[in-house]
Amino acid sequence: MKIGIVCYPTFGGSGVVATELGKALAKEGHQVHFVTYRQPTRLDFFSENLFYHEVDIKSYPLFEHAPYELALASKMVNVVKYEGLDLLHVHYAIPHASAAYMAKQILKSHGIEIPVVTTLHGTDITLVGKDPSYEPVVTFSINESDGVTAVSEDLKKATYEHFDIKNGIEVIPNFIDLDRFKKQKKEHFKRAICPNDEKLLVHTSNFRKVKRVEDVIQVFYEVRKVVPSKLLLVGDGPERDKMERLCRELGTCEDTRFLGKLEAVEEVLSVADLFLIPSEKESFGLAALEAMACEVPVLSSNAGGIPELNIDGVTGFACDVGDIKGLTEKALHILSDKNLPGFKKRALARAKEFDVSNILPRYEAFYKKTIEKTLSLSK
Ligand code: GMT
Repeated sequence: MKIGIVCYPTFGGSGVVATELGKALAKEGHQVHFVTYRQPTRLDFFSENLFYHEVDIKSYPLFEHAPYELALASKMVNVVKYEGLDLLHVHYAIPHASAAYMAKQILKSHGIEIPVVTTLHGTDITLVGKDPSYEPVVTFSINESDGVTAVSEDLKKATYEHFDIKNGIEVIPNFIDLDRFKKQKKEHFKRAICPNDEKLLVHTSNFRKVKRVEDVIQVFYEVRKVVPSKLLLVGDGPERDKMERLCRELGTCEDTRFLGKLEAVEEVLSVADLFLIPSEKESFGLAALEAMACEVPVLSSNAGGIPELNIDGVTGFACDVGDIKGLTEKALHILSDKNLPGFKKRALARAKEFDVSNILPRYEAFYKKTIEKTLSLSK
């Protein structure tokens, strides 16, 4: 198949999933064309089946905001037409699904029928998408997609709750390439951070409000009173300054490190004892899956789709949003020498269920079904 993938090229989860999906499809022999405004973060190597088409955003003194969606739709039209694509797969509804709709209509006027699959990732539904300033366009473009997938059952449910959707939505969960995470433990790294064999707690995110990084710091503050431990915070974003301030106020700075953005997150995760993801909303929690793939138990909130991944009491615990007391108790339970090995083992076993080899065939089957349906309807 020749597949066009449209995504955000940044560190965000949807961009990572889209890039890893494209790479896995290319390995299977499909030709994959990425269409986005910058080279995706994890696509900096040569493969005979991978192509990258940069969206050219022209600015003009009249535009306060250059019309990205138009440039994207134009690029999609050209790539579909000149590369002979079989399907367009857009990740994150805003603005990719509506740009795909526009491209589809233009291509129709050229006598080309292109099936469009939209994958809903999370905040495109639960936060940004349902805002009245976007909702009509999001509803329309989801309904006009030829196939729609969501990354969890909870996100599927939220989509039907927030929007008037006539389409069926297929749940295809996020995945991981376990081989990438099977790296050797960097023991020297662990010794440098935890010289006295302290327990290592890790959080990775884009430091937005929805991630509730303050809960991570509060839980660490409580845990550290009982168990000698260190905290690594990976990532960057709007809340970081505030979080650094909170550490200073609580006096936890000497045991906390803010690492900023990090590409090889598996190197940190491979030496962690506990991963924290206390988000207010989280459709799936790819960061938690990455931790589990490194044999790290997960302490999460029970928001959104996280409990579909992190099984309460088995691979970690899932507490109510903002329940610092509960999170602290569960953290101490997991970190005890008696319990930790079991949680680690079960976290890895669960991650294996989400290996790319299990999930990729589901996308391939969905593409096939969508192409057949679209082409038969257009006859
Ligand atoms: O909203 C974000 O944090 C970014 C967003 C994205 O599109 O990059 O992440 C969402 O998609 C990820 C990949 O499917 C999921 O693992 C995240 O749970 C989801 N984030 C939220 O729902 C908050």
